[in-house]
Amino acid sequence: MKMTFRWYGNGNDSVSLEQIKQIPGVEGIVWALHNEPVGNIWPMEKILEIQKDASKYNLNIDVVESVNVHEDIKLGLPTRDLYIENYKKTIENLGKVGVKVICYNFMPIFDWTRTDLYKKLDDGSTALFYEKSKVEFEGVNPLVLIKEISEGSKGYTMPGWEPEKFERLEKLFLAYKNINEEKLWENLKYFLEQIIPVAELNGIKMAIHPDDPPWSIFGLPRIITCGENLERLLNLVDSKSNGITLCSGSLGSNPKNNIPDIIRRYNERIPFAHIRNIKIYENGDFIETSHRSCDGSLDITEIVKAFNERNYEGYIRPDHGRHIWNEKCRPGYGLYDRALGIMYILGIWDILEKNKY
Ligand code: CS2
Ligand code: MN
Repeated sequence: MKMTFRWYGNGNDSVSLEQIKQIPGVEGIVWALHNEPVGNIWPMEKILEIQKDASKYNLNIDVVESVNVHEDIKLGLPTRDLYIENYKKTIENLGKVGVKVICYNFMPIFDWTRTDLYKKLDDGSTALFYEKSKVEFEGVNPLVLIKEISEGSKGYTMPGWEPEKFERLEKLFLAYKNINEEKLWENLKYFLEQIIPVAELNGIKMAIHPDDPPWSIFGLPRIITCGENLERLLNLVDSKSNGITLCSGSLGSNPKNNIPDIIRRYNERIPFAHIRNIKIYENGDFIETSHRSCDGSLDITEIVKAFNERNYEGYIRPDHGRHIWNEKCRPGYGLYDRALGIMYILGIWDILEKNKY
């Protein structure tokens, strides 16, 4: 297992590389060119800048999260071919600096979705929260919800909810009227058939991130939601370069998803993992908790054990953390709770390793 930590870049993150380097066990950053518009080719000089920054701290840049997929590709519009060509060139550019894994997702319009980014937990910390009744009712108006969440979010937005997208939102929703789950599968296949050979040639594994939450929201189709669909994804193009980002918190918000089971089954095709815990309430709402098993609904010990049993050699990172000790940070992406999460994961891992001999 290779431990990593997500970093949003100089001037774009409250956490510094120096701090990341001091978290025990961290070997690399998980990064992206966050200011590059979706669909553009990532320029070599900007990629090299990140490499230079990270190498000062002896951190690798093996994992990129995310190279986002243009909506035209997900919608299967004629313009998709241009964006797919650009995506291929980005893969090639990333290959040149030795990137090994590219995480991406195929969620229509939005990325992860929550209704409150600063919900109070019993211990006084705050965390990301999803309240079903705010999103999942007949006639919900996403624009109203977005506004409400943005107002309470202290200037941060959820990925995919960027203000510049708001104007296009109505058009996008209209475009998705023609896209059901099967059509989305077709468009994903078309995309993968073209990019996976390029990833193979460049020594890169593509790792799709599950939909979060793993069910349809606002009437939009979502397909990367469960073990069965992950298997379907892997079979779309049968290549080691067509893989999964195993995100415990995303898949885990549906209690039917047995995460340790999924890990044991698809371990060979999981080049990258996100580990976090969530507490699911009886009505289906969920909140992100500390990583510790007893704090949430997921058995993180068993999840790490499943990776350990398979001698997992992929990359791993703590996913979101709570906001603790008055830290001012991106929602879910502070230093403290994620660092605690790493120590918990490594603690479990070390004891399992020790017990092997
Ligand atoms: C991430 C996702 O912050 C997160 O929860 O796991 O936003 C992830 O970066 C994207 O879905 C990957 O494309
Ligand atoms: Mn994740």
